[in-house]
Amino acid sequence: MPPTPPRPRVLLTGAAGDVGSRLRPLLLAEYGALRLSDLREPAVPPKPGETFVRADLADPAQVAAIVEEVDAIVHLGGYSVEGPWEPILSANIVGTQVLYEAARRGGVKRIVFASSNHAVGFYRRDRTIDHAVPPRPDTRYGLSKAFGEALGALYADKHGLRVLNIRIGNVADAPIDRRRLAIWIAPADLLQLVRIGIEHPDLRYEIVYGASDNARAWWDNRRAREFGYRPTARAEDHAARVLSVAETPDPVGDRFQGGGFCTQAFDHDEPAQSGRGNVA
Ligand code: 15L
Repeated sequence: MPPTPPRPRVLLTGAAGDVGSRLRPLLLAEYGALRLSDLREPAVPPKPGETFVRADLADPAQVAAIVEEVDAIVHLGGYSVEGPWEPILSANIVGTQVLYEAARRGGVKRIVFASSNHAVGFYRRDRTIDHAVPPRPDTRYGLSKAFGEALGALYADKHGLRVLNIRIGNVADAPIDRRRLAIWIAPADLLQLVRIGIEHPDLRYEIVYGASDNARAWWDNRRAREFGYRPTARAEDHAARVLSVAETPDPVGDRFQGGGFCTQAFDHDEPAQSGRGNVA
């Protein structure tokens, strides 16, 4: 029998956050060991096989230490909602650049970047968009995610890192409202995508959407399918419950994929839609 290849050594940043806490046990079960990092201690202490190292992503020395002897990084760390410029600049823009640079210097081969649907939140809901559309960020947060995707392209093209950007919808056990019927992703489906980022031999640089098999999706996720993604959860199984709950109309957010993120500070009639990219 041929020897089994060694399992990749994986670093999970943002391990104490909501998505990190959901992904953590799944990654540990998959790879047998996991290095965790965050600014704060995770609520669940490290299990056998896990180690936790506290790190501020904007500090190059701390980040160099966490990427040491790692094959792949699942980068969830940073600011995960809209906020003031300062923390977004420091955690998501400077922090992601520091991480990529540490990864390059440290010989890390792969990065799975938790991008967000908010990098393209200003596409209208009546348009189906794919992985090739230009960013239409709906917030400073979404803009920082678009930056992270572009940064990944630079490190992939110039330095050969293998990068998967997952434009995550909403990670939860079930869709929590009408908008999430289109963008929900179950943790097990997110794990599938993350594994493609960590393991797929043909991956160089890709953008995919982090969504389950949702009948109401406004994303064409064929690129993920081409890499073998076969989501098993279906938002439609939860539709009757979600639709039975009355929702307050949001005249701005209801038009756009990013929902309420688009509404924040929105102060004119309607942004133009460029029609560039593969917009069906
Ligand atoms: C995100 O990017 C956020 O991190 C998450 O908290 C949700 O708000 C999600 O988007 C969403 O759009 O539902």
